[in-house]
Formats: sequence, structure tokens, C-alpha cells
Amino acid sequence: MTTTVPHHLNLVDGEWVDGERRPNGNPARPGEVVSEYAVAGRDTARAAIEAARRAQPGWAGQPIGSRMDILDRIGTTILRRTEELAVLLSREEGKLLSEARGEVTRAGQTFRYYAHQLLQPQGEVYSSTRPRVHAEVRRRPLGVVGIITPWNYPIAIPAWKVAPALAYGNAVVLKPAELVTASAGELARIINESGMPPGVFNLVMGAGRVVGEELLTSTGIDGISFTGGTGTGSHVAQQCLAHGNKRFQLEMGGKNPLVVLDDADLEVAVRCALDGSFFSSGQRCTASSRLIVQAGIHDRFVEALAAAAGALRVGDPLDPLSELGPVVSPEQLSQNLDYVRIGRDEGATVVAGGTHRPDEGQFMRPTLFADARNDMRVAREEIFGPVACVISVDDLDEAISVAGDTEYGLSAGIVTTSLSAAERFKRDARSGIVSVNLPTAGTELHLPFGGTGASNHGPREQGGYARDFYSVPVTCYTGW
Ligand code: TXE
Repeated sequence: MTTTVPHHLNLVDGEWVDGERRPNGNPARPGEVVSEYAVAGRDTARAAIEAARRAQPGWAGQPIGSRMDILDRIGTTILRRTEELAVLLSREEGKLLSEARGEVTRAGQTFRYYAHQLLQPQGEVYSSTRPRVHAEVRRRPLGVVGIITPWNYPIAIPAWKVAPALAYGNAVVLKPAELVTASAGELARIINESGMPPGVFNLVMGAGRVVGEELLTSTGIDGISFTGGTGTGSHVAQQCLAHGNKRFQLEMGGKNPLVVLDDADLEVAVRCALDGSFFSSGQRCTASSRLIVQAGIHDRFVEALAAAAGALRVGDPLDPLSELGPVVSPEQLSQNLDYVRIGRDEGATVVAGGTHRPDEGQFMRPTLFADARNDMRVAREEIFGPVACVISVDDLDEAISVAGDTEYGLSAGIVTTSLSAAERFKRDARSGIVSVNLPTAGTELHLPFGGTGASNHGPREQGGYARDFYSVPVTCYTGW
């Protein structure tokens, strides 16, 4: 008996465009094909950019009521299809079904949020220093935006870029990561069936160095919004500057600190670390990969966290009893295991995990290093797996200094019962996001998201701040 595998095509100017078909696998079940996708070449990417250029002025000129309706419809459809989309996402990326449900819900809510953002003021009026002059700042769309997304949030990251891009009157060419084309393909279907005029939203699936590169180098693209690795992000920046001085926004890695002070509630500290370090298999740019722990609570914390991590049930993400799914790919698993070896060689001690499940699937046990120092590679480089290291410090001053001693600066957390320690940390942590008594990895869609240093370049994403990237301020003077 032959079973048909679902497939996803590229979307160009409202038409589905086929290409060489490639399978997209399930990291929990090697050999299982989740879907097939049509690989786009440079010519398909070019056609998508041209279609977007043609469609953008008409879209920007539509009354906001109709743009709102379409965005709202996209969000509502995503929310209505949450369960089905979550199963698909979980099968192709490997995160727990419960986490996938949360992600799909977030994507739907994001479209609805930006539908309503259109009712917010879109400019400012100033008093002019000159008589009989009216001064105002208006906003115009950036134009055609290329959106390049990673695999770790297959629908939420595309949503939090595509929704504001469309809301503020831009046309979009989306290039998702190759590992998660099914979620992107379903999103494209939903957008295409929402009443969106052809060409306003286009999807091109394929290799970064082919279709991604076409977006970076094309003069038809006005701006690039990118999330991914720091090395790729630097390349994106260079290409954008070299090809038409495009606007770019980069969200990249993290090596996020979670500080635990002696006065912390141990249970809260362990809960924050367990979630921040290991959930989603540590494949979050906001994951807490450096646990900076004050000496007085250190041993109790390490013992409790190692026990809790060791007790997590690693298994198929569709099994409701699983507490941790697989990592996304064999390459990611081998990179994670390499870091376990590197950490040991550097003198850190594995107190939980350190191995993968020797059966089928890319399952890695949550891994905790004790006796780490902040100058070790495992404390400096983004591993992007369920691996965290504990660094012992004497006091809050040292904790803040170690927390800030990183090239990254996305998310930082502290667990403490001291109000003054919390306030000082919020003031002094060199980071775009700061959490107190909460995991470093929880963020909300209506608040700005982004970091400092090697974690970020360009305006913040999400919330009302997204407007700063997707629109251009125009200063207007009118004499009367
Ligand atoms: O990222 P890439 P990958 C980190 C993490 C992970 C590593 C590699 O450490 O192990 O990056 O992951 C596209 N021109 N993060 O391979 O390569 C690519 O096709 C244009 C951290 O997924 O940066 C994909 O769509 N585009 C991060 C996107 O860029 C190019 C989340 C990201 O791919 C391109 C993900 C090119 N030349 C990975 N080359 C986080 N912290 O959130 C690649 N791409």
C-alpha cells in the first residue's frame, strides 16, 4: 500500500510553484517523512521578489479596515487549526506537543495583535519653530521585506516577522529554514486563503546560500529581517550593506545567564533553571545556558537541579508523558555531544546527562556541568542544546560581572528574594531582556524582544516596537 506524503510548494504571486521535491523528516522517528517540499531556485526567488514589488503599493494603499480583516482572518484560522498545526510542528521540529500548541497559539495571536495595532496612532505632530508651518512625522512602509527564519520556532518566528511587515503595508518574501518547511507551507496556505492579494506574501523554500542569498543581494528587496546563528547574521549584514545598503534587523544567539543568590527560594531557582536550560531541548536563543550561583546555595542547587534534570522523561514529543523531545537533527546532536567532550576536557564535571539515548531518534539527556568557569568554551559559545553549566560566585557584584562577561546579551535572569538585588540586576544586567524569579525564556508578544552585543542588530522585534523596522519615518513640513 502506498501512502501519500503531504507536500508544500513555493508561493509566488498567488500561484503554487513546484520544484524538485525533498523530504522533511521527524527527529523523533528517523526514516519517517513528515512532508515533502518543493525546492526553490534563484529564479523562483527572483520571481517572488518581482511579484512582491508589483503588489506592494496596492497593498499599502488599501484602507486599513481591509488590511485588518485579512490579518485577523489569518490569526483566527491559525487559532482554529491549533491542534493540527501543533502536531505537524512537533513532528517536524521535535518540541513537545504542549510546547508546539503554545507556539501555534502565539502565532495566531500575533496576527490578531498586529491587525489591531493598525488602530494605533501612526505618526506624531510637532509645533514648528517657524510661523505658519505645520510639522509632522508620518510613517511609510519599508517596501519589500525579505524574511529569513531559523528552525527552532517554525511558526512563531515567521509570524512575528510577517504579521507586522504586512500590517505596516509591506510585501513579503519569506524564506524559512529547510528543516521546518511544513509549518511555513501551512502558514503560506492560510495567508493565501485569507483574501490576501496575490504577490503581497510569497514563500520560497530552499538553501540559505541559494534563495537566501538572492534575497540579500537583490535590489528588489528593501530590508531583511533575519533570525539565526551569529555567523550567518554577520554575513547577512555584510551583504545587505554591499547590495543597496538595505535595512537589516538581526536576531542571533545568546549565552544567557541565570543568577541564583543565596537568599533565593530553592524550589523557584530549580524550576527556573529546569525550564530555561532544558525545555524545548535547550534550542531557544533565550535558554539559560550559564547558571551563576552564589556559594552559599551552590551545592544544594546543583544537587536539586541535577536530580530534577535526571528525572525528566526524554521521549517522543507526541507522547503526553514525555517532558523533553529530541534535538532537531543528527548534526545538532553531534555538536551537542562534542561540547560535552569539550567541557570535560576543560575540567567541568558532568553531574547530569552527558549522553544521548542509544536507541533510534536524536534524543539527548539534559546535561548539567558543575565546576565550570566563565572562560571555558562551554560557557562562552552557544551550544543550542539541552546543556547548561554552573559557575560558582561569591556575591552579587561578581554575579553581575560574570553575567555580563559574554559577547552576547539577549536575556538575563536572577532568582532572589531581595528587592534591592532584583532592582540592581534589572539596572546593571547587560541584556535586552531581564527576568526576576522567572525563566529567562518566557517572553510576551506585545513587548519588545531583542538583545545587545552579538545577540542583536537593529530595532527590536515584536510589540509596537516592530514598527520601527517595518516602516520609515517621514518628516513633513507644511507651510500655510
Ligand atoms: O542557523 P543558520 P541554523 C544557531 C545555533 C545553531 C546554529 C545553526 O547555534 O546550532 O545557529 O543553525 C538561512 N544567506 N541558531 O543552521 O545557518 C538558513 O537557511 C541567506 C541560533 O539553523 O543561521 C535559515 O533559514 N540566508 C538561533 C536561517 O538563515 C542564509 C536560531 C538561519 O540559519 C544563508 C537558529 C545565507 N548565506 C540557530 N545561510 C537563535 N539563537 O535563535 C543560511 N541562511
